[in-house]
Amino acid sequence: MARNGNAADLAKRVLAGDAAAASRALSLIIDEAAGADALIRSFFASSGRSQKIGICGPPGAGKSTLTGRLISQFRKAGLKVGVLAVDPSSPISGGAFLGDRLRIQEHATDSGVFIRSIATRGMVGGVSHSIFGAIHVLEAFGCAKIIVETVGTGQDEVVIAKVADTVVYVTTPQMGDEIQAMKAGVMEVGDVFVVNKADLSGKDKAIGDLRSALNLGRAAGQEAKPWETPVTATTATTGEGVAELAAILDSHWAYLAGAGEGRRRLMEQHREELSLYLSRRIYQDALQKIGIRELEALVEHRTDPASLGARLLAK
Ligand SMILES: Nc1nc2c(ncn2[C@@H]2O[C@H](COP(=O)(O)OP(=O)(O)OP(=O)(O)O)[C@@H](O)[C@H]2O)c(=O)[nH]1
Ligand SMILES: [Mg+2]
Repeated sequence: MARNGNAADLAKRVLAGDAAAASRALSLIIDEAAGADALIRSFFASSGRSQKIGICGPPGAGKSTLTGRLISQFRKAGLKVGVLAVDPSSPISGGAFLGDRLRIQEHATDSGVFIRSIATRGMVGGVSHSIFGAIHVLEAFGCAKIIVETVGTGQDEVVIAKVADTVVYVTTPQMGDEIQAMKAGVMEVGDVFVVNKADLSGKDKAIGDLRSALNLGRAAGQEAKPWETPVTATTATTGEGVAELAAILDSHWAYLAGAGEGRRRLMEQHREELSLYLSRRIYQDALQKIGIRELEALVEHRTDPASLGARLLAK
């Protein structure tokens, strides 16, 4: 798609709730195709109005199954839902493995649900740079809730906290030791902790361990925090506890709106998006300046990468 006219037409259709247009816009933005910037310009006015819910936690904890149940819950409330499943890239195709997509396939025919896998394309920490653009499409498309599921790598919690308004950390009773060893970082960024697979033994201990770990995080005598991090239990395979979880997510959204914390987080998200955009642009521009002449100068030691790099950036 070359001409901006088409980008404007496409943007208008997305804003009017056209799912095919939203799918096309997402592909253009994820592939950084011509017109992608024009689309983001058209959609940005809608940013900040949808609750972005980041779902993270170790592999196999039940994140995708839980996402499927949460979608049903939000649909019951008449809300339009967007889901971005951040999947590791296949080293071969560079595309997503789509594993997670399969788990939420049951919603594929529901026009009020928009599901898309995004490959990480080598981005560290499970989140790709196009995630922000993808979120803007879903905001403009009218999704009240946007669920971002990450790939369950050890470090995605901290990154997802830069993208999401509400971070949900999913663990299971089987991950008792892991709860003990849970990094301070996780305890800080998690807004809601879920012990999923509550049908398995050890649920109460896991909840207790998490609560004491959270309390440990709070220094003795320290004031109660404006948002007391809840620990809740679910059985995603049956849907048990999911209505309670959805209610907790709604109350966190209300808290963010009321406390001004929402605005602070939005600023952090915009800072992250801008810095990703800038580093990508500078990187792409710089790459275009590296030609044979530059490489020969390096091979013949007539310059060095640091001096040449600085010169190319300054150019
Ligand atoms: N017993 C039990 N099994 C569950 C529950 N929730 C999910 N599972 C099962 O756990 C396995 C993993 O579930 P997923 O939803 O794919 O887990 P995930 O966290 O998305 O996994 P990754 O995306 O690979 O990180 C599947 O076989 C599910 O059926 C639950 O509440 N109880
Ligand atoms: Mg999954």
